[in-house]
Amino acid sequence: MKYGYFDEKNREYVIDRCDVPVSFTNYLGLENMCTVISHNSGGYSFKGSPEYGRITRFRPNGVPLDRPGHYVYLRDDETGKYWTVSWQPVGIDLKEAEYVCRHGLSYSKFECKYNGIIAEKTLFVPLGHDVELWDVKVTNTSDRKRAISLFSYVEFSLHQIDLDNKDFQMGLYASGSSCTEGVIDYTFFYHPDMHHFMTADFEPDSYDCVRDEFIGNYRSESNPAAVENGRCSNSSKLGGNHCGSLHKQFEIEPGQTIRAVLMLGAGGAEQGKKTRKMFADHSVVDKAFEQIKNYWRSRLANYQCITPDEGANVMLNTWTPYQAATCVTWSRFASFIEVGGRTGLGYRDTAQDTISSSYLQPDKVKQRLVELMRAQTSEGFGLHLFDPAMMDESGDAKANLPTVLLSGDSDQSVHIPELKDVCSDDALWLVAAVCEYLKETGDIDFLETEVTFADEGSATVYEHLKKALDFSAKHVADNGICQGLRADWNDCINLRGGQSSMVTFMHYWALRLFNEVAAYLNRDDDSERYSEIASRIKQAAAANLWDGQWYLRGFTAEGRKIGTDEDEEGKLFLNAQSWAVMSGLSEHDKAIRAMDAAYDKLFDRYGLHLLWPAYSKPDDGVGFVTRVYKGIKENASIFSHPNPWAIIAECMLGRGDRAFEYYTAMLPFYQNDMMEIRQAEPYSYCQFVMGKDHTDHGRARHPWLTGSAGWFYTAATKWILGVRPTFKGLEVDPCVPKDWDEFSIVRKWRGSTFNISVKNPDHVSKGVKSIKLNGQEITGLIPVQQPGTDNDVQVLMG
Ligand code: IFM
Repeated sequence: MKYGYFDEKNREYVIDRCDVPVSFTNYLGLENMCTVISHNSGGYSFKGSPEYGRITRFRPNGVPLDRPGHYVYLRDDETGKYWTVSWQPVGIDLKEAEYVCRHGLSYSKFECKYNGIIAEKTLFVPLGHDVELWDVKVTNTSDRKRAISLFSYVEFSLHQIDLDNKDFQMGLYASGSSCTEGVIDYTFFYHPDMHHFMTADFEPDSYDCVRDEFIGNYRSESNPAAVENGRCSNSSKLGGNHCGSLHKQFEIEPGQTIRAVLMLGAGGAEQGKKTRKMFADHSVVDKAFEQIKNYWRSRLANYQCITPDEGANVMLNTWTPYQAATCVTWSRFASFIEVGGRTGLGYRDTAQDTISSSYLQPDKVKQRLVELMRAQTSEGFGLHLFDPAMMDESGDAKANLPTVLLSGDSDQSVHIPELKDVCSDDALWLVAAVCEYLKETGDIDFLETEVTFADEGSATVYEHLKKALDFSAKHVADNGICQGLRADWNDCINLRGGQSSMVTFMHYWALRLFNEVAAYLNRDDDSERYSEIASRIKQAAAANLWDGQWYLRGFTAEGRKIGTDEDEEGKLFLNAQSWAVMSGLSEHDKAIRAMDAAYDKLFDRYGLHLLWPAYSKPDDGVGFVTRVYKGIKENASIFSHPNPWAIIAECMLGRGDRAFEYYTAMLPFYQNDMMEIRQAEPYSYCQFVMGKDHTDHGRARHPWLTGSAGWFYTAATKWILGVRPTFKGLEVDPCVPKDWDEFSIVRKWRGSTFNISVKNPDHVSKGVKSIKLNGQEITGLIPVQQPGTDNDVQVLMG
């Protein structure tokens, strides 16, 4: 069963059955303003922070789905019939109307055919502006002149999610609205500088700023009184719940199309007037839309591939990098799952997000890396969750923090946790993130940039990386294995005084990456020191972590093994196997046995389970994972994010068929026609898929903001297709299914273009026989080329 299809030419996912059981969402906005919008135009906007920069209101996890939203109502003023340009909220019988939603890259388009009228609404946030444009076109396809009334509708929010959801005793009386010269201005007494506006390129016939006037008593967005009456009541007031509704009646001749542009923005009436003037010129709207298209066209052109696999092509050329870049920009706390309850960046999540994205948005990645270092303590660990605005020395970002909360003063000081509350993995991701950025961009001077620590002092980027490595080296148990502390990558493995094999492997991995930097810079003293630490870890791992058939996940504080065949539950953990291999630590024969165990015991048609068998009895020595229902999230679901680590491990072992089997098992593209099982949007990776121990096995949950997109992208582009930037050149080392004859990649790197064509006449998975660069045979890395050049690369596998 399916609800839509991929329109490759336009890079859109087209939902042509709008009665989807869950929300299919998209992200609008690439800079400050963001809207999360569903296929039915439900959703919300914020500026800067989803927690305290709210613009429009959303009632999360509600019934009916996705309300309220950013709606356009149409009304036939002859008959009084009304509908919305998105299927919901009016929800016309789908036998009588045709509805389509096209989610594109940073825009969403809603189309409907009903009652002799074709209407279209495109929502996007233009670059350089904190405004969402609603470009509406209405065509009369009947043979008579029509009088059609158009109404916009958004419900404004009380700015801060806490006020908006729980503390109404003052908030409701501190919000006010007015409408002058066609601009609705919504503000909040406690934030006199914070206004939002709704305006349009037309002079409204009527308006409503008061929600309950527009909707009417005992009604909803499905049947608002104003629309039913054909007119708003020109309401506004100080205090109450507010909305942005502008109404205009259009007379439309047969065959004629009218166009109206509505604008929802951050800023007061003056800003609204300026914006109105600017976008009343429709050529400016068209140009702004084209800029969004070009933004993605040019960025995605940095990496395009043609492989024998259609799903891989569609996802790698468009949707996976789009999702990964969205994570870098909006992090984790703005979706329909995380609805603004938290603000800022997760340390490990953001660091990992950057790893896949430097080729697409190097400036944004560099900004994030600096923010991560500012949130690193001088001890070396990272603050697990932080708001970059708190550490911004310039004070600009700090100025946007809420200064007065109704419930008291906001505490804006940086809180440094005790060791037991530190996540043992956080800062190690920073090492990889910086290394990948350097390899992609060649911006080696970045290492000398001085960045402050979260608590005191400052150091160069290079020294920040050493601090992260030193922290992990210091916090090891007597057996040489890293302590787990509050959690490692797995939030639900809470070992406190116990030890984590995953962090131990990660530490080894980060040391290897750092040593490449040290070697490149000829820092022999550091190379020696950190190589020595790495070999100590290797010995400790060999002595303590191999359990006879696979690697252990760690030890509890009482010294019990975790992830051993001796246990009834939680015998085998995926990350312990993949990280032993991916880090480069495992000996070959153990690597093969560990990864084979993962294949045999953890894999099914939807991917690899995180562990097996699921826990059914609470065990606080292991952590919260044992208190989650079986097959859900960290307790033996098919957690998406770790699957690509297994792909990378398999590629390192040269097993291209298996790596690709893992890749396609989780590829959302291939689940488009099994929506009765998957449910979630098939253009986005989800955080997890329900595991085999759950009745909803196969159901995907928590789309968009997950590290899965970035890691799947890395696994596919750098390990399966095998083109990896290094400090000195491009490495080409594919690991593909044996039946692939050939594939090609266009890769822009350090200013020049590489047109890489790979042939596989011997049908091997791995092995490069020869490389020709612009007709000349070369060995080893493809050297950096003159910026602006186009280079032909012919690779022969065998
Ligand atoms: O690694 C974490 C991530 O930081 C947040 N979501 C869940 C993952 C696994 O616990």
